[in-house]
Amino acid sequence: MTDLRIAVLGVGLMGADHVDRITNKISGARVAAVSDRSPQRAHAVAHNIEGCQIVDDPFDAIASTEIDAVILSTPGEAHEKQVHACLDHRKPVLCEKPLTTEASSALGIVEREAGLGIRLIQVGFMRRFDHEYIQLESLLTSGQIGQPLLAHCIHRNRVPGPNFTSESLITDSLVHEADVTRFLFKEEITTVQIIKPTASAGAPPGLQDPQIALFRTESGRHIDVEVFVGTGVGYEVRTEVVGEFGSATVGHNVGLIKTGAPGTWGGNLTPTFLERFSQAYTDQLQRWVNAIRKGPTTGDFTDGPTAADGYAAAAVCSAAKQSLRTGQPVEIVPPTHETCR
Ligand code: ISE
Repeated sequence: MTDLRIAVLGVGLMGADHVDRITNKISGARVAAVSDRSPQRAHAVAHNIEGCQIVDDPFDAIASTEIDAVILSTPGEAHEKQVHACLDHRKPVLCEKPLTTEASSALGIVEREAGLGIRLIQVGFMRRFDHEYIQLESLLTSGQIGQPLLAHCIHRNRVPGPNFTSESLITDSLVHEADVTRFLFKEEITTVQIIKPTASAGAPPGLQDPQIALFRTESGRHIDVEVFVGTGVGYEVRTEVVGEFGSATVGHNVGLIKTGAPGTWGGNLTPTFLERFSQAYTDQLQRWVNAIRKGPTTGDFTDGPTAADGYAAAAVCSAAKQSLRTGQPVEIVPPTHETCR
């Protein structure tokens, strides 16, 4: 079988990393096209990849008969139209989070895909491929620490992403915590509240950083999340689940706990998510490519988080953005479409 021809749309930090992984770390696929609003960036990524075209208009790449599958690492605001175009052309798509920036548009996508009767959309919630999160999920399922009751989550970046707004902390960062909560606890989040502590003096003017999010789930479990995207220190993602008979944590370096000098925290911190979740990104891509190859016989071109998972997380984020404005807890409208369950 010849290699799958993939178009990577958006080749900033994440997209360029996908291109590198497809070219150098996984098998069965090659990057056949890239597109980016910066021609220089597209050129820098594509120029030494054999047979890789630079396409100005991402919709041309999606429509091309020379492209078998698409990765969207464009900004979240661009996803809705681009995912619909992938569905129009029946192209499997790995869409980076968020699926879309609002619940209503994400639901539209779920319904549209369901109408096609095949599964084409996978959402890039890579933590589901991380061995620590997989171990934590298994531990909870085994019942060894009893019923999980609470989770405390930390999500820190060294610097905010480009053009980050207060809402981006929710749609780009908190969105992972919404997905991980659903992955670990196997139930929906029903209420979210955003608390706004004193903003860091290091934050760009107007950026509410850090933020605290409080989730409540269907059965009444409590999850608190600190999102702080401009610590100046490094990438820190930790989840501690407290059960009836014990607790378990992922993302902790052992030993001395001291934060301060850039890049250190007891042990070593990775500078960004790319190093911390490196293996997870590789596994996510390889399994996605393998699933696409089997897709014509199974009708399922995915192996990982679905459009419905993307919708559920988007619903939490839409409610969280409302709470960011009002400071009040906001209820999340439960998914009504049967394909979201
Ligand atoms: C970034 O866009 C990501 O997707 C990372 O996984 C996340 O941890 C980070 O906060 C975002 O800025």
